[in-house]
Amino acid sequence: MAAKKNSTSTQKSSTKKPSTTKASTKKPAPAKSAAGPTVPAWHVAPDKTKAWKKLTALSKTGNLMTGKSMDLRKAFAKDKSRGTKFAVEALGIHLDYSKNLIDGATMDALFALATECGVAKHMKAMFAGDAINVTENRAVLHTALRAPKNAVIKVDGKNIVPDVHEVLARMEKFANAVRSGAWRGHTGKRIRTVVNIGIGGSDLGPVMAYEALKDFTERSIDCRYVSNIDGEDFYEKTRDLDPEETLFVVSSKTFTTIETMTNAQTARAWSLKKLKDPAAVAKHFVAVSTNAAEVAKFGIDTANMFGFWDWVGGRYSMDSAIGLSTMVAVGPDNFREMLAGFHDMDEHFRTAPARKNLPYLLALIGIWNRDFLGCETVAVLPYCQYLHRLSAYFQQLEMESNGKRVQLDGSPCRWQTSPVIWGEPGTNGQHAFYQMIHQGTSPVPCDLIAFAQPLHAVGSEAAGEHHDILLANIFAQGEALAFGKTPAEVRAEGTPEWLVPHRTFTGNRPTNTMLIEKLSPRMLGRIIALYEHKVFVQGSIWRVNSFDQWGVELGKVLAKRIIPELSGAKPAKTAHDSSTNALIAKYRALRGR
Ligand code: G6Q
Repeated sequence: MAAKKNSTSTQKSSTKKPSTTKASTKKPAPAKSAAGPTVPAWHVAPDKTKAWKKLTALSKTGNLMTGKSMDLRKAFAKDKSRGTKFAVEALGIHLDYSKNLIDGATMDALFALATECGVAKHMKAMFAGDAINVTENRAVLHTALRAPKNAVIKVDGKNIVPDVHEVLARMEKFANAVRSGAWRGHTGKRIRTVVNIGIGGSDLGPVMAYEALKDFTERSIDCRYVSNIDGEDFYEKTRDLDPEETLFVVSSKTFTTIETMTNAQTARAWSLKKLKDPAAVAKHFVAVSTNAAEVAKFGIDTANMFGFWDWVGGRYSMDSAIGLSTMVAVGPDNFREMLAGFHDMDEHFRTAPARKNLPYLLALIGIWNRDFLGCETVAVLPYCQYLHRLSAYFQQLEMESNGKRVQLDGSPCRWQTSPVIWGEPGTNGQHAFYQMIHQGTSPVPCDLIAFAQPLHAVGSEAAGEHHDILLANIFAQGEALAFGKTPAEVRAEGTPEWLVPHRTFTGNRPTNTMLIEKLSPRMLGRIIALYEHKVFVQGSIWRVNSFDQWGVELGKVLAKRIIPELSGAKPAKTAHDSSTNALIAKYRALRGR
């Protein structure tokens, strides 16, 4: 969907079919106009579709919560090819979705739902740079961040691709200088630690990518991430560092976020305590922002600022200049490989038929689980230690994007939207919360993610290869969750009758398994873009704006009112409710204020 068209795009790629849209010079109307945005007629509400009615009927007979007729044991016994029928392979990612409570009829209805809701048209509008973020009247063009140099994507009539590549080239020069030692600190020492200061979208992506690509990093340079306003975060991340060898990357789209600005001011003071000379700031601070005026006000030379644009949402920005610390860590070539991976998935999403399209499949199965089977959470469980921050990253991506209760036109959603996303790497989770996933009262669909090739084949003759044991676990979990263990099977093991219910597993607990060739910068880009587009398809069907975050904006202003009341700068007010008043008074008393 699009509020009003504000741009045109032609993605030129030597090997791929270019996507073209009609040129339009029409400026979008301001989002705050009295009438608000117009939702195109093709962007149909999901519950107004025939497919939704069909899915509702199907869920009555196949619902894990209310019915028993969908049984994965029976489904697999009946159709011997189920495990390969409900699986697709693209870009080195094998997605097996056969262990979901779906059958051919469910899938047909889900694909019909996407068609009736206008997902393909909405996708075209996004790639074309239409202002699909209607509440902020902005284009949504994170896909432009990884577009090849020869692509043409226009915003307000201007091709933005050269700007993207100009920033990438500047990042590259800077990253190479830090990595080679050509960039020195104020006293002439090499930079040994890069500290990214940012929060939310300006933190979660860079940390996740740094951890995911640790094996590709320059190990002589350490990267650290300070995000929390809690001073303990800054203290712990800097306590063993030498300001002469430390470079801060202050990452903030707006450059006004209180956490980041406070941490940045503290970092400045921390540096200058040892370096003394304010001129040192130029060698120890760089900024990533869209707000040059605020960067200059902070005292960072805008020559050391790396820009991005308001058509990049915070949680979609890890492949923009927000990824500067990632680039320093892994080097420009690996960073470009990661961007190429993102672009591979963009092209797959744009061109593959829905039935073979990874983002469509993940999204539609998610909608089935959420809206028709009543599943309230989804666990993302990577069997890969390097991906230990992946679930936290997806938590923001999905919950901030689709955690909305009103439709694009402001009317309430009559259906469920974002589930809770959570998870930890396997096999650690198996020894903790998997108990509930196997035997709890609420079904938790799981995305099980593993790589076929380890980066390091660790093991010994006595213990065997760790990777085989790791993969045996992921396959065994998917199997157990799907098929469970019947009371008869438990009894056959000689279990006393009273213990049988405790040792019985119902099965029919949905999982997707992704078996991926090997972790690499390119593959990481593909995985992240896969989930970005999954979120897009779901948001599109749920008819919400996946690209605003008014709930987060609220948090940015609320605390500001109370700060002076805590510090003692202002007398404690009694203007709050009796609970908040009492808490403020208690805090002041405990701090002796
Ligand atoms: C992301 C959100 C949010 C944002 C942070 C940091 O989509 O908008 O997580 O990234 O609030 O904002 P700044 O980058 O402006 O500091």
